[in-house]
Amino acid sequence: IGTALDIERCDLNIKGNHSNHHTDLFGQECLVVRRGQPFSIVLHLSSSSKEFKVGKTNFVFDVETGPLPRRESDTKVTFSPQASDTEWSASAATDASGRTVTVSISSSPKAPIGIYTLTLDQLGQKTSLGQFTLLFNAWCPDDAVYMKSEEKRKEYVLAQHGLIYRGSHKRIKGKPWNFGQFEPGILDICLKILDNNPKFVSDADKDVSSRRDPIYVTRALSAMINSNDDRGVLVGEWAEFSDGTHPGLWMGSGEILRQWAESGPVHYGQCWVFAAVACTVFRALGIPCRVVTNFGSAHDTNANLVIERFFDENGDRISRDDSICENFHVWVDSWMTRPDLGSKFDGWQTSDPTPQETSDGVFCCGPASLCAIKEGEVGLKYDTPFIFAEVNADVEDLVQLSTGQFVTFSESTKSVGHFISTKAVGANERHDITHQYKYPEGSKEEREVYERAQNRNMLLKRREKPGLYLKIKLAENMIVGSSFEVYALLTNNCMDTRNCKLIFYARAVSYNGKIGDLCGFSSDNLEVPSGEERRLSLKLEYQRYEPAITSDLLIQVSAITIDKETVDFQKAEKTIVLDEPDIGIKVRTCSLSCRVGSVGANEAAKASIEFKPTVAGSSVLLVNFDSDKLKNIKNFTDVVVEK
Ligand SMILES: [Ca+2]
Ligand SMILES: [Ca+2]
Ligand SMILES: [Ca+2]
Repeated sequence: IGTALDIERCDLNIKGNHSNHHTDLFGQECLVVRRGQPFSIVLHLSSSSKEFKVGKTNFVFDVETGPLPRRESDTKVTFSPQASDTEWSASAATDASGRTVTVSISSSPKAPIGIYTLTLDQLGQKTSLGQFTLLFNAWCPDDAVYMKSEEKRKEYVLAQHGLIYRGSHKRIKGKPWNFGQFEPGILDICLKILDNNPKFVSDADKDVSSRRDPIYVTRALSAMINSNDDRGVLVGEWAEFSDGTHPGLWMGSGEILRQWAESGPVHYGQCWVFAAVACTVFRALGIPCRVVTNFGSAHDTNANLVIERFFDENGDRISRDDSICENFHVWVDSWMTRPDLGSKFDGWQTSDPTPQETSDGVFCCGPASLCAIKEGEVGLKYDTPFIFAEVNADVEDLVQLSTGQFVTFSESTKSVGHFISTKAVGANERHDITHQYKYPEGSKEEREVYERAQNRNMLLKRREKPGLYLKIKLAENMIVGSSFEVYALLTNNCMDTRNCKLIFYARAVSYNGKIGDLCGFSSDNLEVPSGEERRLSLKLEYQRYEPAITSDLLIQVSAITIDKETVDFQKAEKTIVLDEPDIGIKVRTCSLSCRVGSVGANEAAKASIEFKPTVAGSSVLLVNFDSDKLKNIKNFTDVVVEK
């Protein structure tokens, strides 16, 4: 005991820390700090304790979060004023008496958010110093949610009241909403929502560790705000509300979240309620967030970026799969970097907690980068095609004729996505952010982006990974004796244009795989833009392959492409089995003719044979053709021998 400090009490300095960490609105019950920024605690030593000496007294801190703290998962971290091999650190100072020690603790700007315990370890003698909640930090330049402007941080992290735009595009109304992220108990409920997500339930270690990443947290929340698939916060309902609260009656998120914590999923929510509750949770956890309303929002059920509406000849809708919301749809944008996509896609990310379509089998949507949506980069994670369609799908109305055939009777490129609105920073005004989602309707860029999105989406639907794809396409009629063309198809499923050399050749091959002579060659340098396909043909001429092939009638075609810049190499190979030509047999009464003799390419020969049938009745006349190149080609015909 003589060697250890005897801690009488630890003062977590909540008031001072909260003021520095913009967490004072949480009250002073518990310590809440933001990551990547130092907070201080004061250790009061007992009168009998050994004196603290800066640089000499040896002590170590342990911080732990989640049910299974592990160093490997960064959910358990050890550091000391003397040494730290993590991004956590501590420094200590003492007053003249040596009886109070002020320790400044710096958390990693990449640490998982959540509730931590803090323990002092003096050569194995452990003293619990208390617990603190660690949040994302929009004030810390090293944090993925860093936001430069103090005005914006005040609006998107600290503002507890907001306006949610509803109505129709002709009458847009901002309705007040009480987000209440700092109300007592709400932060703990927000953390409890994360602890109810199925990923935590199935692998708590991995889930808690992943809470360092705002992308992960955003996706988890977009699933957990709705009660589909899990014990999420709100049950969606659009028709019958008698056994719950009508979505239009809610005034704020606090009531909903408290009701959820007490008795599970809350009846009922609609899009703006889902979005508003999501915004509360994001702001509570420290991720800047705004509620966004889109007027004329589309719901594209089959992700083809076209809203297809089918009518019968009387003008009645016959399928309600795709739809355009007559009024509005509401979701949230949250602010973060996208190291998974590249810095161009940093900034606002849309996620939509209203249960509409499943993504990876779960009702959740996003986060999708606003930049990716605006530029039509719908191949980028997560659910970008769906959100792109919400703001900028084309519309096609089709009528089904009595023949069953569908005919397009009207098309529009401008009906979807208008007056995309959020509350202005620091003012109770509508801020139109349509330009952050799309180029103006009617502009050249808007069409270019739509085309790009269609292109990317096509690749996505083929479920191919990014890369170059090489395929060989054979001809329909590859008959020995004829000349025909085969094709090499090169598809570029990368984000950039590729310049490739493509070599395409054919060799004779025998059935046991022995390669023979070259019988066709072609090559070209191809520039393949992203998402497009180029083809190279190879003509296989009879005069050229005839001397090379064996009686197995096999030709092997090979295509090789090399992208010299990236050293991307692809090869495709196919073996052609040449078809035998049809031998025509014509029977005239009892005489017959067949083709025989020396036959050149594309030539016909004729021979006649006379014989007397010995049996009357139905019979089969069989012909066997044999030559030096074509062996044993058989054909037959039915004959009836009359008496
Ligand atoms: Ca859910
Ligand atoms: Ca569609
Ligand atoms: Ca459009």
